[in-house]
Amino acid sequence: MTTRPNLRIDLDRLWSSLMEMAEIGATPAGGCNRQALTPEDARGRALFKRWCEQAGCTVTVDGLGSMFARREGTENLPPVLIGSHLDTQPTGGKFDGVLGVLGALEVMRVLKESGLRTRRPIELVNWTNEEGCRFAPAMLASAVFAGVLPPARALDARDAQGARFGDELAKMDLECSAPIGGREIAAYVELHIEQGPILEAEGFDVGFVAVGQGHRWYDVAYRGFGSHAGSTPMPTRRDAMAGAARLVLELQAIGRKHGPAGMATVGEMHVAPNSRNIIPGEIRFTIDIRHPDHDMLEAMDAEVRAAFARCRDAERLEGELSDVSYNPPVPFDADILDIIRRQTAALGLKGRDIVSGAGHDAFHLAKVCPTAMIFTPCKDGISHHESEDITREWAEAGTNVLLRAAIELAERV
Ligand code: HGY
Ligand code: MN
Ligand code: MN
Repeated sequence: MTTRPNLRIDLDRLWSSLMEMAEIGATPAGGCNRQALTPEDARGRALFKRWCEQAGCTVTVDGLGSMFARREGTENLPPVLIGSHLDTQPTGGKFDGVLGVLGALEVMRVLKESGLRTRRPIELVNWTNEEGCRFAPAMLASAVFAGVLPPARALDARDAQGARFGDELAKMDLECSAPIGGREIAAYVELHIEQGPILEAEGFDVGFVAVGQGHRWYDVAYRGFGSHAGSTPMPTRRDAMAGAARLVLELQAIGRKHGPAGMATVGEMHVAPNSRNIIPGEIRFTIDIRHPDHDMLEAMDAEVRAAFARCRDAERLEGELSDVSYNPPVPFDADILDIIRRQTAALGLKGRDIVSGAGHDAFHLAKVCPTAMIFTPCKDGISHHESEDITREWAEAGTNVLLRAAIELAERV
């Protein structure tokens, strides 16, 4: 049990930091556009670094820009790691990832104020490029940290304009000198908003994330022949858009067939030459499928591949389906989940086990150390949208659970 049962976070201070961070990359509709390795990301990192140093932490940055703020323990043992990500979607919200990073910062602030020195060091991490919207795949820096992908897979990733991850990282005023992973971590706990409707709908304060659902990302390219929209007879056309339209509807059917847990999404699409009076000669788009059950995800994968070929042939196209990433379903650490459940109860809060629909850096950390996640509810389950919102009370509840769980883990040897 924690050695200081009465420790609590300062909600006003946490909320003030959340709102100040939200001003960096703020969008007119009230969201955030602070995509990985952009000037907005750089400004957010600079503010975060300043706050970490004011909280008495030493900040280091690894070879992919992930930032680690360390509070020494009384013993030189592998640290307890807490944190999440500050990068956002282009029309993201104020809290996805950010609550986990600034909630962990609040933990560091409370420890500094209280003078409590835990046995283990505690480190706070801001992972680079969790979202994967600018540089695919998602959770890229944590995947390299966990040894799942080689550094080159990140450094050579390119965004839709062809900008290279490594070159964009070099433009950031970061001293990326720390090694990427390869060190022992005692435990990782990530606080995050649920990004779904369950906790709010059922009246819970906290979610104990027992499983992270699996997901697969693909890139599709279909090629036909671009010609005049007004003089090319319909039967002779090789219309790449028609192939894509067929496949989008088949993917919807696959998602629904494997519902309610199964999900299938086409989120990004590029048409060439993208002229209103030319039949699309080429179309490139993304596929995102998800399921909490490994076998179901495999079945969906097979159905996606068959549908890709069927739609290509129906429109006499050429094309490729490329694998971008595969993350199997992740069971989280039972022992840490018990700590989170117990600390939730000790605070007089209500919690329930839950599956994560979204991907998180914790999915990769679970491959190298005992890992679990704490969810807070979010309004109407909305996320990856500018109206994403949480209540102050939910932020306080989740962050107090993080505080107490981190202390308990850092007191254990
Ligand atoms: O895609 C996801 O689930 C996460 O937001 N990167
Ligand atoms: Mn996130
Ligand atoms: Mn996200």
